[in-house]
Amino acid sequence: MRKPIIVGNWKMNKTIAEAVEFINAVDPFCHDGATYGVATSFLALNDANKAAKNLIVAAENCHFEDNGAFTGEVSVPMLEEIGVKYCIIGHSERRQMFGDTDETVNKKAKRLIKADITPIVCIGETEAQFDAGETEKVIRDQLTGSLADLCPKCVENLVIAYEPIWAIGTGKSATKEIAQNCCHIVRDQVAKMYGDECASKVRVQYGGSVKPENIKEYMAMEDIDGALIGGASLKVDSFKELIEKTR
Ligand code: G2H
Repeated sequence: MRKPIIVGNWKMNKTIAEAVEFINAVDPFCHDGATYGVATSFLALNDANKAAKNLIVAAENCHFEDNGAFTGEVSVPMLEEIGVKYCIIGHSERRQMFGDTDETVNKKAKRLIKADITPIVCIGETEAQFDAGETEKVIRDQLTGSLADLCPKCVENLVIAYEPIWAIGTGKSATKEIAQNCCHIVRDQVAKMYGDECASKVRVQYGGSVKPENIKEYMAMEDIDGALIGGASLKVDSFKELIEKTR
Protein backbone atom coordinates (compact mmCIF):
# COMPACT_ATOMS: atom_id res chain seq x y z
CA MET A 1 0.00 0.00 0.00
CA ARG A 2 1.39 3.37 -1.00
CA LYS A 3 0.62 6.18 1.45
CA PRO A 4 -0.78 9.21 -0.39
CA ILE A 5 1.36 12.36 -0.35
CA ILE A 6 -0.09 15.83 -0.87
CA VAL A 7 2.41 18.69 -1.01
CA GLY A 8 1.76 22.39 -1.43
CA ASN A 9 4.42 24.04 -3.55
CA TRP A 10 4.40 27.65 -2.39
CA LYS A 11 6.98 28.78 -4.96
CA MET A 12 8.10 32.38 -4.29
CA ASN A 13 5.24 33.12 -1.90
CA LYS A 14 4.94 33.69 1.85
CA THR A 15 7.29 35.47 4.21
CA ILE A 16 8.59 33.63 7.28
CA ALA A 17 5.76 35.03 9.43
CA GLU A 18 3.13 34.09 6.85
CA ALA A 19 4.53 30.58 6.52
CA VAL A 20 4.49 29.97 10.28
CA GLU A 21 0.99 31.43 10.65
CA PHE A 22 -0.26 29.14 7.88
CA ILE A 23 1.37 26.06 9.39
CA ASN A 24 -0.04 26.78 12.85
CA ALA A 25 -3.51 27.05 11.31
CA VAL A 26 -3.35 23.93 9.14
CA ASP A 27 -1.08 21.51 11.00
CA PRO A 28 -3.72 20.27 13.52
CA PHE A 29 -6.03 19.24 10.66
CA CYS A 30 -3.58 16.78 9.09
CA HIS A 31 -4.56 13.14 9.57
CA ASP A 32 -2.96 9.76 9.08
CA GLY A 33 -4.73 9.06 5.80
CA ALA A 34 -1.94 10.81 3.91
CA THR A 35 1.36 12.63 4.24
CA TYR A 36 0.74 16.38 3.95
CA GLY A 37 3.43 18.94 3.37
CA VAL A 38 4.41 22.40 2.20
CA ALA A 39 7.43 23.49 0.21
CA THR A 40 8.65 26.91 1.31
CA SER A 41 11.31 29.42 0.35
CA PHE A 42 14.78 28.69 1.73
CA LEU A 43 14.37 31.61 4.10
CA ALA A 44 11.20 30.25 5.72
CA LEU A 45 12.33 26.62 5.91
CA ASN A 46 13.85 26.61 9.38
CA ASP A 47 10.96 28.33 11.15
CA ALA A 48 8.41 26.39 9.12
CA ASN A 49 10.08 23.12 10.03
CA LYS A 50 10.08 24.01 13.73
CA ALA A 51 6.38 24.99 13.62
CA ALA A 52 5.27 21.84 11.76
CA LYS A 53 4.34 18.83 13.87
CA ASN A 54 2.27 16.84 11.40
CA LEU A 55 3.05 18.55 8.12
CA ILE A 56 6.31 17.75 6.41
CA VAL A 57 8.30 20.75 5.19
CA ALA A 58 10.14 20.60 1.87
CA ALA A 59 12.75 22.75 0.16
CA GLU A 60 11.95 23.83 -3.41
CA ASN A 61 15.43 23.23 -4.76
CA CYS A 62 19.02 22.51 -3.74
CA HIS A 63 22.51 22.49 -5.26
CA PHE A 64 24.33 19.21 -5.83
CA GLU A 65 27.70 20.46 -4.58
CA ASP A 66 28.30 20.70 -0.83
CA ASN A 67 29.90 24.15 -0.92
CA GLY A 68 31.86 26.50 -3.13
CA ALA A 69 31.51 29.47 -5.46
CA PHE A 70 27.81 29.12 -6.34
CA THR A 71 26.35 32.51 -5.49
CA GLY A 72 22.73 32.34 -4.38
CA GLU A 73 22.58 28.57 -4.03
CA VAL A 74 21.80 26.35 -1.03
CA SER A 75 23.49 22.98 -0.49
CA VAL A 76 22.12 19.71 0.82
CA PRO A 77 24.21 19.82 4.05
CA MET A 78 22.62 23.21 4.76
CA LEU A 79 19.16 21.63 4.44
CA GLU A 80 20.29 18.69 6.52
CA GLU A 81 21.46 20.97 9.31
CA ILE A 82 17.96 22.33 9.85
CA GLY A 83 16.27 18.94 9.61
CA VAL A 84 14.61 19.22 6.21
CA LYS A 85 13.42 15.79 5.04
CA TYR A 86 12.00 16.46 1.54
CA CYS A 87 13.19 18.53 -1.43
CA ILE A 88 11.53 19.27 -4.77
CA ILE A 89 13.95 19.03 -7.69
CA GLY A 90 13.53 19.72 -11.41
CA HIS A 91 10.28 21.67 -11.18
CA SER A 92 9.38 22.88 -14.66
CA GLU A 93 9.80 26.51 -13.58
CA ARG A 94 13.39 25.72 -12.62
CA ARG A 95 13.94 23.77 -15.82
CA GLN A 96 12.52 26.62 -17.92
CA MET A 97 13.87 29.68 -16.09
CA PHE A 98 16.95 28.54 -14.16
CA GLY A 99 18.63 26.00 -16.39
CA ASP A 100 17.87 22.76 -14.53
CA THR A 101 18.38 19.70 -16.74
CA ASP A 102 17.90 15.97 -16.31
CA GLU A 103 21.63 15.79 -15.63
CA THR A 104 21.60 18.34 -12.79
CA VAL A 105 18.37 16.85 -11.41
CA ASN A 106 20.12 13.48 -11.32
CA LYS A 107 23.09 14.96 -9.44
CA LYS A 108 20.73 16.63 -6.97
CA ALA A 109 18.79 13.39 -6.45
CA LYS A 110 22.01 11.50 -5.70
CA ARG A 111 23.18 14.08 -3.17
CA LEU A 112 19.78 14.24 -1.45
CA ILE A 113 19.54 10.45 -1.18
CA LYS A 114 23.00 10.40 0.42
CA ALA A 115 21.66 12.80 3.06
CA ASP A 116 18.48 10.77 3.58
CA ILE A 117 16.34 13.61 2.22
CA THR A 118 13.49 12.45 -0.04
CA PRO A 119 13.63 14.01 -3.51
CA ILE A 120 10.34 14.98 -5.13
CA VAL A 121 11.45 14.68 -8.76
CA CYS A 122 9.35 16.74 -11.19
CA ILE A 123 8.89 15.90 -14.83
CA GLY A 124 6.36 16.83 -17.52
CA GLU A 125 5.93 17.87 -21.12
CA THR A 126 5.33 21.28 -22.69
CA GLU A 127 2.12 22.14 -24.53
CA ALA A 128 3.91 21.85 -27.90
CA GLN A 129 5.18 18.38 -26.98
CA PHE A 130 1.70 17.37 -25.84
CA ASP A 131 0.17 18.63 -29.10
CA ALA A 132 2.82 16.78 -31.11
CA GLY A 133 1.99 13.50 -29.34
CA GLU A 134 5.41 13.36 -27.68
CA THR A 135 4.26 13.10 -24.07
CA GLU A 136 5.25 9.47 -23.50
CA LYS A 137 8.70 9.92 -25.02
CA VAL A 138 9.32 13.06 -22.95
CA ILE A 139 8.28 11.32 -19.72
CA ARG A 140 10.48 8.29 -20.42
CA ASP A 141 13.47 10.41 -21.48
CA GLN A 142 13.23 12.71 -18.47
CA LEU A 143 13.06 9.76 -16.09
CA THR A 144 15.93 7.98 -17.86
CA GLY A 145 18.12 11.02 -17.27
CA SER A 146 16.84 12.21 -13.90
CA LEU A 147 16.87 8.78 -12.24
CA ALA A 148 20.04 7.39 -13.83
CA ASP A 149 22.38 5.22 -11.74
CA LEU A 150 20.41 5.12 -8.50
CA CYS A 151 19.80 2.00 -6.42
CA PRO A 152 16.33 0.38 -6.61
CA LYS A 153 15.87 0.79 -2.84
CA CYS A 154 16.56 4.52 -3.18
CA VAL A 155 14.12 4.91 -6.06
CA GLU A 156 11.27 3.14 -4.28
CA ASN A 157 11.49 5.71 -1.49
CA LEU A 158 11.39 8.80 -3.66
CA VAL A 159 8.42 10.74 -4.98
CA ILE A 160 7.92 11.52 -8.67
CA ALA A 161 5.64 14.40 -9.63
CA TYR A 162 4.21 14.31 -13.14
CA GLU A 163 3.24 17.88 -14.03
CA PRO A 164 2.24 18.69 -17.62
CA ILE A 165 3.57 22.21 -18.15
CA TRP A 166 0.42 23.26 -20.01
CA ALA A 167 -1.59 22.60 -16.83
CA ILE A 168 0.61 24.53 -14.41
CA GLY A 169 -1.00 27.65 -13.01
CA THR A 170 -3.24 27.84 -16.06
CA GLY A 171 -6.45 26.48 -14.55
CA LYS A 172 -6.31 24.01 -17.48
CA SER A 173 -5.94 20.77 -15.51
CA ALA A 174 -5.36 17.46 -17.29
CA THR A 175 -8.34 15.11 -17.32
CA LYS A 176 -8.12 12.35 -14.77
CA GLU A 177 -7.67 9.87 -17.64
CA ILE A 178 -4.69 11.77 -19.09
CA ALA A 179 -3.18 12.17 -15.61
CA GLN A 180 -3.65 8.45 -14.88
CA ASN A 181 -2.21 7.41 -18.23
CA CYS A 182 0.89 9.56 -17.73
CA CYS A 183 1.40 8.45 -14.12
CA HIS A 184 1.12 4.87 -15.39
CA ILE A 185 3.85 5.58 -17.95
CA VAL A 186 5.97 6.97 -15.09
CA ARG A 187 5.53 3.75 -13.12
CA ASP A 188 6.20 1.62 -16.20
CA GLN A 189 9.43 3.49 -16.89
CA VAL A 190 10.54 3.03 -13.27
CA ALA A 191 9.78 -0.71 -13.69
CA LYS A 192 11.93 -0.81 -16.84
CA MET A 193 14.79 0.91 -15.04
CA TYR A 194 14.59 -0.58 -11.55
CA GLY A 195 12.15 -3.50 -11.61
CA ASP A 196 8.51 -4.16 -10.79
CA GLU A 197 8.88 -4.17 -7.02
CA CYS A 198 10.46 -0.74 -7.03
CA ALA A 199 7.78 0.58 -9.42
CA SER A 200 5.01 -0.76 -7.23
CA LYS A 201 6.39 1.15 -4.24
CA VAL A 202 7.41 4.53 -5.69
CA ARG A 203 4.86 7.28 -5.08
CA VAL A 204 3.69 9.23 -8.12
CA GLN A 205 1.97 12.60 -7.80
CA TYR A 206 -0.02 14.51 -10.37
CA GLY A 207 0.45 18.30 -10.45
CA GLY A 208 -1.13 21.06 -12.49
CA SER A 209 -4.11 23.14 -11.34
CA VAL A 210 -5.15 20.64 -8.64
CA LYS A 211 -7.73 22.15 -6.29
CA PRO A 212 -10.30 21.02 -3.71
CA GLU A 213 -12.90 20.59 -6.48
CA ASN A 214 -10.86 18.06 -8.48
CA ILE A 215 -8.40 16.38 -6.08
CA LYS A 216 -10.72 13.45 -5.32
CA GLU A 217 -11.01 12.39 -8.93
CA TYR A 218 -7.24 12.32 -9.37
CA MET A 219 -6.66 10.48 -6.10
CA ALA A 220 -9.13 7.80 -7.15
CA MET A 221 -6.94 6.80 -10.10
CA GLU A 222 -4.81 3.68 -9.76
CA ASP A 223 -1.37 5.13 -10.40
CA ILE A 224 -1.86 8.53 -8.75
CA ASP A 225 -0.66 8.58 -5.15
CA GLY A 226 -0.93 12.26 -4.44
CA ALA A 227 -0.67 15.78 -5.73
CA LEU A 228 1.79 18.64 -5.96
CA ILE A 229 -0.31 21.76 -5.62
CA GLY A 230 0.62 25.37 -6.31
CA GLY A 231 -2.09 28.03 -6.32
CA ALA A 232 -4.66 26.10 -4.30
CA SER A 233 -2.16 25.42 -1.50
CA LEU A 234 -1.67 29.07 -0.61
CA LYS A 235 -4.87 29.75 1.34
CA VAL A 236 -5.56 28.12 4.70
CA ASP A 237 -9.21 27.34 3.88
CA SER A 238 -8.33 25.81 0.55
CA PHE A 239 -5.56 23.66 2.07
CA LYS A 240 -7.91 22.51 4.84
CA GLU A 241 -10.41 21.54 2.18
CA LEU A 242 -7.72 19.57 0.33
CA ILE A 243 -7.04 17.72 3.59
CA GLU A 244 -10.76 17.04 4.12
CA LYS A 245 -11.24 15.80 0.54
CA THR A 246 -8.44 13.26 0.97
CA ARG A 247 -9.62 11.86 4.30
C1 G2H B 1 2.60 23.15 -10.71
C2 G2H B 1 1.70 23.29 -9.57
C3 G2H B 1 2.52 23.06 -8.30
P1 G2H B 1 -0.43 24.84 -9.83
O1 G2H B 1 3.68 24.07 -10.62
O2 G2H B 1 3.66 22.29 -8.45
O3 G2H B 1 1.15 24.59 -9.58
O4 G2H B 1 -1.18 23.90 -8.90
O5 G2H B 1 -0.66 26.28 -9.47
O6 G2H B 1 -0.74 24.54 -11.25
